[in-house]
Amino acid sequence: MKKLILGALFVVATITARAQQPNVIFICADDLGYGDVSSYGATRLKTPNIDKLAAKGVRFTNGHCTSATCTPSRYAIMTGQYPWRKNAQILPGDAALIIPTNKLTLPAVFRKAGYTTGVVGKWHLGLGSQTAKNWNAEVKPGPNEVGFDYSFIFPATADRVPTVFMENRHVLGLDDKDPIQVDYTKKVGNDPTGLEHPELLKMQASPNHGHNQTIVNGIGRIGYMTGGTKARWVDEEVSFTFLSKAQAFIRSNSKKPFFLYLAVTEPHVPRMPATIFRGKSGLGYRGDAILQLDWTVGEIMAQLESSGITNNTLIVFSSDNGPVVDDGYADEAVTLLNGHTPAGPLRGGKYSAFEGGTRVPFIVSWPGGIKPGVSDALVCQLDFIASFAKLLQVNVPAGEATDSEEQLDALLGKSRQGRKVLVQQGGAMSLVKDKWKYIEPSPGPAVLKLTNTESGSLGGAQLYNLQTDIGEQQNLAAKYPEKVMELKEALDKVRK
Ligand code: NG6
Ligand code: CA
Repeated sequence: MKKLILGALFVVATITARAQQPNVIFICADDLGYGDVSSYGATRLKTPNIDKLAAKGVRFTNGHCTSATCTPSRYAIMTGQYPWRKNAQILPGDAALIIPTNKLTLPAVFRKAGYTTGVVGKWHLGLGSQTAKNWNAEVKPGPNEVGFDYSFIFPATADRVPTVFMENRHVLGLDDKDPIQVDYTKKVGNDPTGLEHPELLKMQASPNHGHNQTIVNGIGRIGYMTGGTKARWVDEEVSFTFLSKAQAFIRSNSKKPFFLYLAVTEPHVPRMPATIFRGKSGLGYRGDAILQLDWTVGEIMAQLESSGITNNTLIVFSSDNGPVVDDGYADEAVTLLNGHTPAGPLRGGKYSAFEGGTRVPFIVSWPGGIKPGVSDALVCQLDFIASFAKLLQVNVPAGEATDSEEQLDALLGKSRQGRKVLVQQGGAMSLVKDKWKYIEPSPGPAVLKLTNTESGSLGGAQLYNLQTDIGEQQNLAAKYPEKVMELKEALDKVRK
């Protein structure tokens, strides 16, 4: 009898422990704007699957990445540290790994709790210990050295060489007779470049952007590459490839807790959606890529359903930075915008210190664990490490993930009180506190010519009341100098 009771207690305890161990999937879009999703107000295109996720979860209206570009934001997600502390910048495709291998990372938190961890998609945090590396052998350190049990990635961005997939430290489809070589300083090999042979391009580069080096799949890239002919991806298949690898990871781990970081590449350039999505949005390939992304989200949800783990899977859906329309290719994103506003009511976008740079779609869904709703709590991807550590009862050692705040209740929609203070990084730095946003003086141009983005840079201080002026139209710095001083001091404090 005693044994039976103990046994029953054990089962109950395991179930309770298990209930607090949801599978976690972080779907991170690339350059998706606050206004690109219909549940965030988009009317010119519909994202029914992301909307479904929002309806089942908490939809944050004040959710942020740390930075208005990719590498910095992802560095923050992985390390729980503001990326500007280490001056993390957009990396070339041959950069060395910038995540320390001896520090706590987001996947390592899950691993400590006994999870199986995987990353599928865009990496863009560097690989190997140096720039000059041999792509034809084992490449490490990389995702597998910073906490992921499984990785299926491409190294940098869709517009950077090497345009290859890598699975657990190895390029897929290597051929001894056709070794891969990559260089970002000079041309290697004889592959045609977009600059020399624009007639070979199926999509022209925008003038002056520099996406005119090695041509792969009819698209000029940033960087030079030779060899690896069979290893090169076909852009139209990239999304399906990531999806099928993500689904396989979910299927094979559905009986025990897992963490999956699914870093999809839409709608980053070059936008080259699969045939079935082309022309569907009426907004050109950028809109079509968003439909493809939305479909992918739906397929992931369908996979959870068929694996019987919908209720016990927490999905975070967000973006690594705000939107950009022309980011280097003449893909008609500008001419076919058709009244669509990628940043919604926000000013600026990718690269910008205005809210459009870092306020992004941010949804947390967990059917078995949280009540659906909308929250205006200030939340940030930087806080995933401390918050998931709390959920999983994992200890964050002193000196690790030092900028990551435990915001579990806010992230689960249980509290409307999120961060009190958040530093945001565009070209200029800003600090948000309560309803106020301060952008520090910065010498950069007001408008970034290449992308036609309002940068948020200004010679003097800017102060906005985000509660009444979410579009940051009225600079109140002159009117409230003591507020400016208070926020400037708060920024200096976080900085040191
Ligand atoms: C920029 C590229 C842009 C894009 C971006 C990275 C130019 C002129 N522009 O430098 O096309 O690749 O880097 O995007 O080269 S991110 O989302 O990964 O940060
Ligand atoms: Ca990005």
